[in-house]
Amino acid sequence: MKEELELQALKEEALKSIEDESADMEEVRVRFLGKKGKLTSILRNMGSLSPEERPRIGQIANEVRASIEKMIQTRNETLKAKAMELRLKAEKIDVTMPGKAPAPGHLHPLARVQREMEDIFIGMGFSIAEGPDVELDYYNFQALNIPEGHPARDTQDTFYISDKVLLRSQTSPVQVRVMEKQKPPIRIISPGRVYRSDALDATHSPLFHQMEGLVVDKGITMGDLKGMLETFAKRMFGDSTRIRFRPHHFPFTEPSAEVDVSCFVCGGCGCRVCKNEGWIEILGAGMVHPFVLSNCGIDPEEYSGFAFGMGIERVAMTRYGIDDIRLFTENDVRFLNQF
Ligand code: 2NM
Repeated sequence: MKEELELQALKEEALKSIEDESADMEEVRVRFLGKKGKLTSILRNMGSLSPEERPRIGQIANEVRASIEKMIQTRNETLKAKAMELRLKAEKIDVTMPGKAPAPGHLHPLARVQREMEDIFIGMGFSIAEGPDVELDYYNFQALNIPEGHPARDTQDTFYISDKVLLRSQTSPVQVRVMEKQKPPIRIISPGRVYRSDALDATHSPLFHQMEGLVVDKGITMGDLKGMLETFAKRMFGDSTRIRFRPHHFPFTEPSAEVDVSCFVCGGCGCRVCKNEGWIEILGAGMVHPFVLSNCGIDPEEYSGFAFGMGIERVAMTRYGIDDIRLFTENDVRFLNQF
């Protein structure tokens, strides 16, 4: 039968095309099974067949169609699997390769020391108080018993913005503002920037950071100040640290003292860090002057208080053995990475 042979030949031709490595399966499908394809044109001639032959040839034609469809489908699946295999190979990730370490950075050494100091004082019941960097002469000097003509007021030492406005030279004005507003008991620290008209060198900077503290309540004594500072020194510099008070003068405290900590490197025997002194000066302190209390509306007959102040740079330099204050602001990563 001519049609039967034609169909058989068609099937074999299709098989060859499908097996061809470079063949496009969609093109093959259209060529053999499409509306203008070879199978369709054979079927078109079915009209010339006898009625007995028609169903048989029709059935063969359907079988050929089904088997070509099946072959195309199988081939498509093989191609897809192969493509996937290639992709997996190309996009393979070696999970055993060492990763790229991210460089997340870290706190600046000054910020770190400031936070450590804050944590110690918060642990002793202090709150953090803040105030403006640009201050009134009244809060920075007058209220603190620093009269006109005092050397600290000199334009050599202070950045004036106008007669009455200046960059704060200490954070004590923050404490004056708190005392004005808040009834005792008061227990605050005031960390922040302060400004002094100093030339920049290894130990001086026109901008540095201070942390001052203030406690006001009934019956506060120098003993409370000593005990509190000793606890701070031990937590900051190590448990074997001792402190020493030397008489001093500040206009805003009476009596006043400078406070040293025993050298945490040599323990007090003398070394390079303490310059053979055995002690390192770390802060100033004293009992808040009665004039300061009354300037802030607190009755010095009823209340007493102590105050202290220290430079954060100084604490950080002592703690880490840094010998030049300029390193804090030079942004040299070789310095910063050491912390
Ligand atoms: C220091 C040393 C001694 C101080 C005094 C006050 C205030 F406001 F209560 F009067 N605040 N801070 C003080 C006392 C600061 O810095 C070396």
